[in-house]
This record gives sequence, C-alpha cells and structure tokens, in this order.
Amino acid sequence: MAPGRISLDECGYKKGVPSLTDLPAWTALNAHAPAVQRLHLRDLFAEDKKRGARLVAEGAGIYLDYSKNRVTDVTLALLHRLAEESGLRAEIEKMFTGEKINTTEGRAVLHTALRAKKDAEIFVDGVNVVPGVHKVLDQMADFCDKVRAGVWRGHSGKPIRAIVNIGIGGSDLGPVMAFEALRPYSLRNLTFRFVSNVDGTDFVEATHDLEPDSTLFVVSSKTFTTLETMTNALSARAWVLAKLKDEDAIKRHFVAVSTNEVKVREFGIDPANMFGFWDWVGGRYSMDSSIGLSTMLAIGPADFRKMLEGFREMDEHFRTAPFEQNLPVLMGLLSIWNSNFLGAHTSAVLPYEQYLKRFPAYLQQLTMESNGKRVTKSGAVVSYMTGPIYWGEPGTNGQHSFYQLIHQGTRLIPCDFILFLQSLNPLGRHHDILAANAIAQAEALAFGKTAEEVRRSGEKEDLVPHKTFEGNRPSNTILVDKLTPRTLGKLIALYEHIVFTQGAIWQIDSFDQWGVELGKKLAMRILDEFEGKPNGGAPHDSSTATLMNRYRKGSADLR
Ligand code: G6Q
Repeated sequence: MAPGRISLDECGYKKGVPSLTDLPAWTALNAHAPAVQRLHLRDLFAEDKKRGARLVAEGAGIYLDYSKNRVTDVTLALLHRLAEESGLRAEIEKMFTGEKINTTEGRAVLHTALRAKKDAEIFVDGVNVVPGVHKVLDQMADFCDKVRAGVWRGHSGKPIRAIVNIGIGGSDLGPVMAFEALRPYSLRNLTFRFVSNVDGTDFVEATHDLEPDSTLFVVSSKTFTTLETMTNALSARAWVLAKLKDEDAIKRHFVAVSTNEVKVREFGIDPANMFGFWDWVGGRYSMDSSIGLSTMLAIGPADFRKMLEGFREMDEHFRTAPFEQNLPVLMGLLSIWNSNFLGAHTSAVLPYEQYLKRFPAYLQQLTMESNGKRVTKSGAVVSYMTGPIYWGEPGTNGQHSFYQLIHQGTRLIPCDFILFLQSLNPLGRHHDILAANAIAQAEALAFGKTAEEVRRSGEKEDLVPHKTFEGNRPSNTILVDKLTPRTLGKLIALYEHIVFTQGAIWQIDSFDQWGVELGKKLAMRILDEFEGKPNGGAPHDSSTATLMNRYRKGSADLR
C-alpha cells in the first residue's frame, strides 16, 4: 500500500458499515416517497397555515426557509433518521478532529482548522496544526500591509498598483469569487486580475493595460506543477523580464502560494515570500488559506480575519446544532430527498446579489468535484444518484433567460434563493424590486397558477395550457443581513458542510478528485505528439487521430 494510505478495513468502510440502501431509514423513505410525490405544495400549505413560519431554521445569523420543499413532517423525521443511521454526527467529528477521512489519498480534511481560534488544538499525526495556521496568517498580514501601504516596491522602486493571481481550479475560483463578492471592501486603487486558463488570451487580456514595474504576480499553486499555472507563470516571468531585464526583478514581482518550496525556489521566487499551506487543505476548500492571499491584499488583514470568523461561526453551528435546526444538515438532507427520491438531477443556486456573480461557478467546483463520484469509499459502485449538477446566475438576470425551464419545463430543479436584507449600494427602489423578485420567484415555483385560475383571468381557451404553471417546484430561501466578509465566510462554510453532509450519507469520498487525472495525462501525450516527441503509447482511435491530423495540418496552414 502507498505510504500514508490507510486500509479500507482501518477506515471502517469495508466491514461493519451497512450500505446506504440497506439502512432502515432509506427503505422507509423509498416506501414513503410515492405518497409525497402525489402531494402538492398548495395542499401542504393549505393544511398547515403555519408551515411557512414552522419549517425554518436559523444558524450563525442566517435564516433558512425550507417550507417550500415537497416534504411532510414524516419525510423530515425519516431524513433525520437517515442522518443518524448514517453516523453523520460521528463523521462530522472525524472531520473536525483531523481523522484521515479522505481515505483514497490518506489525508485529513481540515479546512475548518484554517479558521480555528489561536488557542484551539487540532492534531494531525500528533502535531497541533493551529499554530502553523496562525503563523502563515501573520506572515500574509505583514506582506499585505506592506503592499497595500506602498512600502513593498517593484524592482525599479515603484509601488505596486496591480495584483495578478495566477492559479486554476481551487487556486483560482475561490480567490476570484471572493474578490468579486468583497469588491466594495477592497482597496480601490489596486487593480486585481485573475489568470487561470492556459488559453493565452487569458494572460494577454489580463495584462494588456498593466505595467510590469508596478505589477505583482501571486502564483497560487499547491503543487507548483500544474500545467496551466506554470505555463502562465512562465509567460508572466517573460513579460516582466522583457521590460525590467534583470533576473533579480523576479523576487520583487513574484510571490508564491504553495506547499512545494523546491519548485518555488527553482522559479526564482524568494522562499521568504512563499506562503505555505498543508496537504490537509483540499484545493476547492482552500480559499481561506494562503490561497486567499489576493483576497487579503484586496480587503486587508482585518476584514480577512472577519471572513474567517464567519466561517468559524458556521463551523460551530454545523458541529453543535441539533440536526433539526442545523442549516447544512437540513439543506444536505433536502438535496438528497430531491435527488434520490424525487428525481432531481440538478440544483440551481440563485443569489439575488450582483456581487455574488461568481458564487455559482465557485460552488460548481465545490459541489461537483467533491460529490461527482460513482463508487463508495469501499470501491463499490453506487446504486443511487450522487452529486447533482449545480448551476446558477444572479437574479434577476436569470429570470429573463433560463427561469422559463424551471417554471414550466419537464424537469424538477430545486432552487436556492439567496437574498440580503440590505443592499451595499442603496439606490432608489432597486433593492426592494430585487427582493420582491426573489420572494415572488419562490412563490411562483411553489404554487404556480392552475388552469382554472388562468381561465378566470379571461384567457382564451387555446392559450390556457401555455399559461398554466404546474407549481410544486421546491426551493429554499436563505436570508442574510448584508454581504460582508463575515457573512461571505458563513455562506461558503454553509455550502462546504452541505457537501460534507451529502457525501457522508452517500458514503463517498468527497475530498479526492481522481476524475480529473485521465484527461490531463492524455493531453500531455497529444501535446508530445504535436511537438514531435516520441510517443510509445498505443495508436489513438480513429476519431482522435483524425482530429489531431486536422488540427496539425489546419493550424500549420494558417500560420
Ligand atoms: C481542487 C483540485 C483542483 C486544484 C487545481 C490546482 O480541489 O485539487 O482544482 O485546486 O488543479 O492545483 P494546484 O493548486 O496544485 O495548482
């Protein structure tokens, strides 16, 4: 067995853990589902006048209305029983206490340690990891203060005016999302850009109006070997050197966020300007580690720490609140109900907050890379659906494009509406109009408009079917006071723990990502062939070979 791996027996997933579908609560939910499928939210609300005030929960200052889900009290009781029978409470404790629950990689999963209080103790292999976390936070704060105050200067003595984060996946999506979300808290005289795609356009467009002597690159890569990031970092290096013509300039214009000191040194970055993290932080769970350096440069150390406090409040809520009042547990269980018992394949996240425009993209990685798995931890192929497809756009824009399908299409799409009570940019009636729309959409989805109601409004008979809304489409509504660093932390942690809840119940490893490997390897092989390097592998299939030939010939002709 590879070093660090723990055996399946050791992690308890081979022996002694009944498969999900054998759990009594799962069987009971299966038996119960057909009856609920026949119920309409209209009737559920009519029968219980207090439903909308009853099926709500509040945690860490976030209000969740889950009454517009197609559930009865029996459904909820069975879902809570499923959580108990799945050992969810014990699984949560294993994560928080540093057990190696990422079994296929033999790693602890400790993003919660990134926001632990200074005096907390969390051990991995006998070592308390918390002091290391705070040491890096202090190092980041010191550096960010210098850059923000103009004390950190470029090679020719100019202060830094632009920060370019180079990274991809978990080393990009979190930083971009957080920068966009917290833009009103950012230092407006610094320009922030994010380069991720290996498509040269990304780098060229990000830097076309920047000056090398006042630009700082943050190369964010846990491994410091990722093809896209290193290709972009090398182009950035060449771009800086073309103007500054001195290798020493690299030290003033490049810093690294990585766990790989050897590679960072090789690149020419001073290890004093390397901000570390640990193998127990997964890429998609790393935006509050030093991968958040660009976030801290934008909003400053004090607000970054407030964001961490927000994460921590939600962590504590997840760890301690009874499941009936536990936001991530409730939302995780409801998504399991919608996917596994009502047949939903996707889940829409619809923030009514323009600053959260990259939040759905961030969540796509968090949710789908985590729970897009078809085997359990023990390697058995699952017989039930796992991770739904997450997608979304900020409201109200989405209303004028894809909401048609959510309202009247043939698919069931559970929606999460996220609404803030206060706008960061109060402007006339704008915020009330925004809020009215968010609340109305959830109402329309749940209750629809019957054919009778359409007729009563005087509609011509042939248009009645087209203007009828079936309703009975589930949604959650999340209310938050105001978008701040602290509430952003809470929201992200909420979804991190929803993902955890889902994965624990589906018995999958939410923290590995083997599914991204094959394509990377094949791309390297094809690249070698494009570059005329020998390739000992088997011949390609006829489609791949024809496409390669067509690309090679076509691109050569156009050169
Ligand atoms: C996330 C994944 C992945 C990773 C990127 C970048 O959970 O592991 O998205 O973040 O592949 O990796 P590096 O940070 O090592 O460049």
